[in-house]
Amino acid sequence: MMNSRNKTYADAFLEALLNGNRDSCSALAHRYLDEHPSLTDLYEHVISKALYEVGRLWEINKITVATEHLATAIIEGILNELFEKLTAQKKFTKKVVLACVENETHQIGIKMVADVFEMKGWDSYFPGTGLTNSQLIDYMTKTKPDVIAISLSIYFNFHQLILLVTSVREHFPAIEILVGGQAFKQLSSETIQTLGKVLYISDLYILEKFIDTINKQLEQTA
Ligand code: B12
Repeated sequence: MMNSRNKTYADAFLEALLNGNRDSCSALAHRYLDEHPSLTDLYEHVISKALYEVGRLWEINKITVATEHLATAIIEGILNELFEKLTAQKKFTKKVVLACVENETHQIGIKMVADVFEMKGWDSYFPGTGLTNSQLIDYMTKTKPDVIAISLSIYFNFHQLILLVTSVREHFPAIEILVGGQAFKQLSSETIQTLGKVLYISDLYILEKFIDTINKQLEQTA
């Protein structure tokens, strides 16, 4: 939920990020969670918001590549720190594998998705970017996930998503395929439909609802 507190934190966080001040960013993230224990709110309203603004400033040449790279590195560090704070109230014997399509290096969004699954009691497995589709399929064969969540940031990598989804379906016909990422904002619904049966989830709040529904069903059948 957006409110003035989020705005104040978001502004302060962005400023610290653009100054390359990791300590301040980390302190702000921890303080936010102490006052307002929602990791999803922190991710959506403070961290993602700051990175989108970093992207905008980078695009219009207001900041250098170095500033953008440092901002990314700071955020990745903070995500790793926050992982220790993730506590699921209840564990479920469900697994999700997370992936980016081939040629995609944007991994912060999908790491947030992994954290939301963990927070909801699932085991999450993100083997990182840079895997070929067949390496990912091998990995899934070993991990045996219930769900695969795939991220696409760059819309011109859409053909890579088609290849990955086709390959996943061929090897795991029953698996639920979730897709997301900012590329979808630039893709028409006709284009998205060419993927066949996948579930597009635009943000972490909708993701939470999706996982809650499955968890509730599991509790009822337990
Ligand atoms: C950091 C960054 C990089 C870093 C990435 C490092 C890393 N370790 O991740 C580096 C420097 C490597 C990089 C490279 C490039 N980048 Co870049 N990058 C960014 C930047 C500034 C931030 C990305 C980010 O983390 N955002 C924050 C996350 C949290 O947001 P998100 O990914 O959208 O995720 C949210 C949701 O979408 C959702 N979500 C995401 N995935 C999924 C999946 C599922 C299943 C679900 C349920 C939800 C979900 O959850 C998140 C929370 O809501 C963006 C700016 C921006 N607008 O984001 C540009 C941006 C994404 N990059 C862009 C471009 C063009 C590039 C390059 C092509 C630049 C170049 N000329 O070399 C290369 C491509 C590299 C490649 N092959 O992938 C463009 C993409 C345009 C487009 N849509 O096609 C952007 C938008 C910048 C811009 N304004 O032009 N980039």
